[in-house]
Amino acid sequence: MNRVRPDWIGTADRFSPWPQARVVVAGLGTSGFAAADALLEFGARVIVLDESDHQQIAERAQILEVLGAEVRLGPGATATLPEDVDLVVTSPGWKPSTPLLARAALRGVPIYGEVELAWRLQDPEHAPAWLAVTGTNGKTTTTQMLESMLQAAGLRAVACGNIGKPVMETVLDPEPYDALAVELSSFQLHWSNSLAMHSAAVLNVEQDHLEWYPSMAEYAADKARIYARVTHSCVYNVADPETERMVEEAEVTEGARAIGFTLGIPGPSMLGVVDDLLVDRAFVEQRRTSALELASLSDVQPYAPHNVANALAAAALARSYGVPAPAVRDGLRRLHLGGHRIQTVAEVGGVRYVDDSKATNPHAAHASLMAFDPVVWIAGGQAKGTEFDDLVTGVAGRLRGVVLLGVDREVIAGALRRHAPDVPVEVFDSTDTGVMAQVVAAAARMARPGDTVLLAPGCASRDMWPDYAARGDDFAREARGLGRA
Ligand code: UMA
Repeated sequence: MNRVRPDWIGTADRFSPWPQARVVVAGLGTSGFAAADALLEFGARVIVLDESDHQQIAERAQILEVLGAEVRLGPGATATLPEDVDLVVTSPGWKPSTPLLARAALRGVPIYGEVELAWRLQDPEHAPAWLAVTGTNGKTTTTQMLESMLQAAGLRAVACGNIGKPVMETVLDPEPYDALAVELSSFQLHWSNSLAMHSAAVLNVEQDHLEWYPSMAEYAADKARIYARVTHSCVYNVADPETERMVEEAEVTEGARAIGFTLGIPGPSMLGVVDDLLVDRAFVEQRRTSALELASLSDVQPYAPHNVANALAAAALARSYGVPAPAVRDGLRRLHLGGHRIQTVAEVGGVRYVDDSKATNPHAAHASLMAFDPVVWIAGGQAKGTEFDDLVTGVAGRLRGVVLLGVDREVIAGALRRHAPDVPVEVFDSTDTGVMAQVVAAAARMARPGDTVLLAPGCASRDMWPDYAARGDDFAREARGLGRA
């Protein structure tokens, strides 16, 4: 006979009788490990499943087994949902159609993501303010800027979530945080249902992850979930009306405000730019008549219009939590962004070589290309179901030439044939990472002094490299090598 599922499981929190619960953790990546570890700490019976059994996963499994978990790894390990499961905690990347999750849904078993579980397990007496960021592009940069601003204000704050540090680790830290800068992916939002952010921002919504979602509408709907139950500020992008519409339609906590950010002159309840200053007309008493200076454009590094927009979004979230204006400026100044984001890696023969390997979708590549003219563009990789027609139409006039590589190179080549037939294009068919040497050499041949050679692939890297950083490193090495040739 099947056990009866505990009636508290749908509303579980840290005070629930976890030792009664049998929980399946789907996936033993970063988030699965953090979730399983926490559940074991709360006394739950935990079964962890992962299709992979490579070294890092096996090492994590060993630790969890010592702590009392049952772990099943390798091909077939996730094929069946164990009997008598009360709750599934899934890794964000698992699609709802994955047989295990589909079966859980059919059986009425609740499915949480690790972020949802972290929200529920945090100690209400010491819960930090969650300041959350989502959007197709700029999430990681904005989250880092926000963390830096909060820390500059003297707060105990940390960046977590999709950025790489599981939220679970931060909420269970013995020393409580004041505030969290939480980067949330659409997947993490999909697997959440009770988050109530202090403040939240959707930076933009563009085509991405169409390998996961049946349509753009469903992808956007998951992004919009970040605004549900917000208690203070819903931050939207004035230049992206879709984000404002999401705020209008959100079921927020009474009293929550809509705050816009714009690269233009801000209206009341907005942050924006006046001359060369970032200014606040939202969190100042006299917002009808005046604005407060936050920082100079030169405080935003690397300088590019989309990065100013990121800084304004981060500032809006920080200001909603009461961060004083000087800490916004100091936070921006102190920030040392990670590499591979519009990073100049070499100057050879009057040509600048710029690594924006982090541009993994067409929208990000477009933002990057708009900062350079004339430009030799290096692109290609995994296109994830996206299209390049709009991008190519928008940038055709600034392209000196294009070098393509990676599994979906033909997707971009097709867009170039349709919309920029006169631009020279060289295509490399090899999927060996060593091809980067030929790619960079081909780009160097196309470039003239004063041009920029830009790696902004518009695609994910995993068809050829372990991650975007490795792709960017190879590009930088080959570009520097040109100078020594
Ligand atoms: N797996 C299966 N069966 C499946 C699918 C996956 O067994 O059908 C297993 C995989 O073998 C893997 C595990 O499930 O071991 C899931 O690992 P993962 O790498 O997908 O996820 P995590 O390591 O838990 O990392 C996740 C986020 N990954 C994804 O959303 C894909 C990380 O974001 C995030 O930093 C981390 O949680 C902590 O919150 C990465 C990412 O690429 C950086 N995010 C996407 C993006 O930014 O575009 C959304």
